[in-house]
Amino acid sequence: MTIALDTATMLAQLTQLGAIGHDAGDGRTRLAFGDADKQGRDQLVAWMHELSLDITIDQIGNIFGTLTGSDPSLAPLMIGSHIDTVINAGMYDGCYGVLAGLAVLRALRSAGIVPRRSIVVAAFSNEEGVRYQPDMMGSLVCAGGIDVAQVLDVIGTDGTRLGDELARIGYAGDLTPGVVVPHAYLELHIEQGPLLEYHATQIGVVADLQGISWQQITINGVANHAGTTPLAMRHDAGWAAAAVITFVRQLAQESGSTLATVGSIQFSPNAINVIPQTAVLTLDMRDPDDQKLSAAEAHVAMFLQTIAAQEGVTITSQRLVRFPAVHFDESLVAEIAQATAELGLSQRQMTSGAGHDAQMIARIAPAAMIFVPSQAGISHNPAEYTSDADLIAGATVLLAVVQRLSR
Ligand code: HGY
Ligand code: MN
Ligand code: MN
Repeated sequence: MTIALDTATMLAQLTQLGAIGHDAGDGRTRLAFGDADKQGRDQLVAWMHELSLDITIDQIGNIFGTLTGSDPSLAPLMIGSHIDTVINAGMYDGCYGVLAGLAVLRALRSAGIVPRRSIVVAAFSNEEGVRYQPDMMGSLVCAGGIDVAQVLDVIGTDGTRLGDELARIGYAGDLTPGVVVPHAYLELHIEQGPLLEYHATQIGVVADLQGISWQQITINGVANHAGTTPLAMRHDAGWAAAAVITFVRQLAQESGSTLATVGSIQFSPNAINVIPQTAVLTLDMRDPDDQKLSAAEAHVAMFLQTIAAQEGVTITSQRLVRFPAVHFDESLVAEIAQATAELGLSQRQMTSGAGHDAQMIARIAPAAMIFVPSQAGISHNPAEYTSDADLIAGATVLLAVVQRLSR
């Protein structure tokens, strides 16, 4: 029986959700547990109600909308992603997977189909980890990777306590995280990179996801007068930070597979004529090979010691995140490849460069991902774009795999 996806509603909802948290830079910002995140959550819950889904919220604010199957004793099939964003974000990252999940349930509802196995659409909290680290937080708690009590006490980059914000927006649920262990987890997501477009391929069958290392590096030097202090007498935290940034780029270049990003840096006192007293920077490193990622971390640690001695500054590093590379479930990957082939869509097997909730749920259930192309490989940027045709193709694959798994 062919079931039709109401793609018009899915695309309209993507645009509507994309308008929530609109910011000055023509993107949207819905940082976890903030007011805009609440607005997005309220909108998603309203759409779940429209589909008469059974809605539950757990203690870290993960939202689950369930279409109950004919045999509730069976572990559910879970599809989903996240709806929180980075700063000045695009409108597809995460939201596409959640709203395509709703579209799949809408199609089953419209066809009057009650699957044997319940199907849950999940919107995991704080996948981006911009305001509160670590990222993929909600799914990590579900997977038992971090304790919910510990997470509720995390202090954000804005000094707020996570648990207070979660309660303030009204999403501190009762459900114990992780009680819903899925039979399988599927995540549809934009690629956020250039490969599918470059290879003119419609569907990415994601078999692996690379390792992630986040650390915060604090450099303490000596503030001094920019005009009177000879170079030899400087203990310049700003210069040391620049040396670190240059070093990690070189390290990545020489490795051939490691990626390194210093995405945020703060100087203090941050004045034009004062040699920086302190520099606080974050370092995001990734590699599909865990050993190479560990080697990169070790090289950085050694370099920090070298530059500290050379410049006469003190440097400390605090690990924020260390997630190993993930190999997704091979039979699920095969189902995605098979469904894609039957739909006559082009495909390529690939490794995810970005982190995703699937990498956490893979700890407790078979998981895999489906990618669609990102125009010019741009993401975490308002220019993030995927064509309607590609969005529809991805959702069609998701529906097909759900039907295969529901048999
Ligand atoms: O950092 C990541 O890869 C994801 O966007 N949270
Ligand atoms: Mn995402
Ligand atoms: Mn993201």
